[in-house]
Amino acid sequence: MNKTPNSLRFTIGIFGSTNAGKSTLLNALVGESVSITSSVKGTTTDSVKKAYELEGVGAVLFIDTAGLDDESELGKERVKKAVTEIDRVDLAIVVLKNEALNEQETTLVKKLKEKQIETLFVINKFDESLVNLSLENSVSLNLLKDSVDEIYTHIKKIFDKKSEKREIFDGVLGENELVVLITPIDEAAPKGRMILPQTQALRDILDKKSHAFVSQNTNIDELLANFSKKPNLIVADSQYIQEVVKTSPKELKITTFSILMARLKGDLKGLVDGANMLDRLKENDKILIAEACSHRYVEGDIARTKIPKLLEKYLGFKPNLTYTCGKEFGDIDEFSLIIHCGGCMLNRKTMLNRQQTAKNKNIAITNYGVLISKTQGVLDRVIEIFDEL
Ligand SMILES: Nc1nc2c(ncn2[C@@H]2O[C@H](COP(=O)(O)OP(=O)(O)OP(=O)(O)O)[C@@H](O)[C@H]2O)c(=O)[nH]1
Ligand SMILES: [Mg+2]
Repeated sequence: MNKTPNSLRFTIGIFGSTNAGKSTLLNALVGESVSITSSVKGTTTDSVKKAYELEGVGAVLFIDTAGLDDESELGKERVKKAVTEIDRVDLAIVVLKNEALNEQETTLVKKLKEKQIETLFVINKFDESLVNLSLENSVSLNLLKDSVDEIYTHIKKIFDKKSEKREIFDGVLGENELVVLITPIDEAAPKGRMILPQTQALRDILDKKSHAFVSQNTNIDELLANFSKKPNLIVADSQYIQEVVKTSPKELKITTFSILMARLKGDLKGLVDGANMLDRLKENDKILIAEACSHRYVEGDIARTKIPKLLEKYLGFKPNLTYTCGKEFGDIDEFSLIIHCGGCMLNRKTMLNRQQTAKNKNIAITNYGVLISKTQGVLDRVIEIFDEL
């Protein structure tokens, strides 16, 4: 069960001042000692993550963060990291001591409100507490003595309220329909298994009580000979979409795994608008390629080899590319376009936040999958199936 990738888990961040009892809370919630606790301020440095299976909610990811009032030189860096976690959480638990909020806590609460993040306050009734803090959506308890059942009840309530359960074929696939999946196995394919979008697609087709036909053959004309009725939808790997479109009758519905994932992960309309910006891009405009995970450069790498080639061919000039990877974009003001990775390791919340950050600065943003279809001249064809666009 713990195989569920973190990007698909309901993510719960634990925030607050040093010594508030954040790590004590994480340990109590999961019933084991996963985060070190001590009376020394600043015990938690890097975020501590714990994947957990919660009855009624499913796969969750807890993130215990560093205290927000750590003012040492290193502490400031830790605080910065803790604050960036805010963008990926579905629920923030703010641990407070039973006393008036300090400056950092007040700023945190303001930020959570601005970002419209569901927040639960845990008021840790330290034995020595003085004031009676009363806050909406809060649980008061002594973390060292009391059960955390009430906190779990709140988590479940918030989960039920906000979880819009989204699946890959929502809105495009009904019951008893036939989907053809075109997934050529090339050198980049992992040994002995399918990649996540393919597995997710197969699972959702079964959940929707429909049927899948999986093939490596990109010649759809040839494939159609296998069926007595036309497939309702064809989903192809982005890299082969041009061939698939070319060999398909016009009336067939076609899309790519990447387009479906872009819609599941983020705002597809925004990403399509971002890709269409290519038609207005000028030679000296700067493009940022943003990858969520750091990895070693490999020959034929999508970001450093395939995308630059596709761009140059489409634009007719060498694109002015800059690369970044990791949790933050850094300074994006100088760019006209951001091309983001597929975000397989990011959750929807993070992707939407990144799109919003770019939008606020009037910078176009798209992702690899949408860009590939755009540069291959098939973008309009592969998004036709979505009524919302
Ligand atoms: N007396 C009392 N002590 C508590 C309570 N909850 C936590 N503590 C203690 O307070 C200290 C700090 O708790 P932690 O859980 O490490 O605090 P934290 O918020 O993770 O702190 P940092 O990692 O430094 O940011 C530990 O020694 C805990 O045992 C409580 O309800 N009462
Ligand atoms: Mg801690």
